[in-house]
Amino acid sequence: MAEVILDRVTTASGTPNIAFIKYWGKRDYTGLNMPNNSSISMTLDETLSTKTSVVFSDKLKRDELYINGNEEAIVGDKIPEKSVYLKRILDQMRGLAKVKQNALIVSENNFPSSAGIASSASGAATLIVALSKALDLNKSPKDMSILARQISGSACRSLFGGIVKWNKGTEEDGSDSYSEQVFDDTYWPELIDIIAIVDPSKKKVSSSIGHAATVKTSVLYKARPAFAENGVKEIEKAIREKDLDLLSKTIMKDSNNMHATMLDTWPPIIYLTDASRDIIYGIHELNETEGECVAAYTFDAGPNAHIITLEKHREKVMDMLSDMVGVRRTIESHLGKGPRILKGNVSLINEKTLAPKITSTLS
Ligand code: 2P0
Repeated sequence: MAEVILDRVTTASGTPNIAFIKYWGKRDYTGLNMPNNSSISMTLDETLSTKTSVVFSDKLKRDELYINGNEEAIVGDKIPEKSVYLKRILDQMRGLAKVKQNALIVSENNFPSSAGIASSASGAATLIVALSKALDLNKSPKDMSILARQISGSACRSLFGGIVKWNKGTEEDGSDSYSEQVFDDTYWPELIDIIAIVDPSKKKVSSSIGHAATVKTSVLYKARPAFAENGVKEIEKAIREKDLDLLSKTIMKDSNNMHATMLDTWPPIIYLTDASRDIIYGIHELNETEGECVAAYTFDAGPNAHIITLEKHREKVMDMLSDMVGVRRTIESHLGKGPRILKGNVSLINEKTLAPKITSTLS
């Protein structure tokens, strides 16, 4: 029997992940976020992190969610799809714990949302860890991965540190579509992600709409699931053997393949900009000069580049980026350890008044 302590705040932290082989395209439209192909990613370290506090209490009149200091509606007709899914999972977990009280959820990123880095993965993963602890559900990382997936697909990979594989699964209910750690965060300490911010604005086409449109209209997409499935095996081999050349080639080809299916979507979806293209050419020039691939670019549903390389090649990559007018700033991350429960005086909720603490200075 779950032992939920009402009015006691639980706080967790978690981080985003960057996919080396991407998730793009779902095999369901019911909000289970079951993918057409497996994917594999690097969990980032706490240079970029989300902190989430939750409390259940009789004193709360309704469920409340605050993200980066702003209240987000989670009930009603005109709320975003992800909020509908979030409420559904909150209700499901509350039901499992036999708790009736409303929840206050307060979440903040330590990076500005205007940095243009997908925060939904770290947000959803951290929320599940905080809820699971607060409701004393004792969920395994695998079960939490399945829950996080249903808020945002890519979030299921942020439940683990290191290099993480999301097995696509085949069951209708998604019970075998979850992530697992393939290598821990200490396996390749020299591996880094240099994020080059070229455009901090919000993406023009949401991932949820994009996934469906590409599956429906792209002819090229038909070849993608098998290509990506093979890519996952190549990435596992490259990391096991610490083969940067193979790793880089496989990462770049997968990013290009996904963005090709996006362009082939009707109407086309184009996330990359001139600045993204300059980085693509810059990395190929660098690799050409080096005589092998020493760095890889990869782009999510946006124009900002993630450059995967090793510490010993950092200066060469940074020199290349410093010549580009389109690059506004860079952020660097190593492999992260995954989400954790925070102890001590770290809560984002005032336990006496049950109000969010205003700490966010981010926009
Ligand atoms: C990924 N992306 O593997 C890929 C690469 C973007 C491009 O997962 O609808 O926000 O919530 O399941 O997870 C972004 O899609 O989509 C994504 P939903 P999500 O990281």
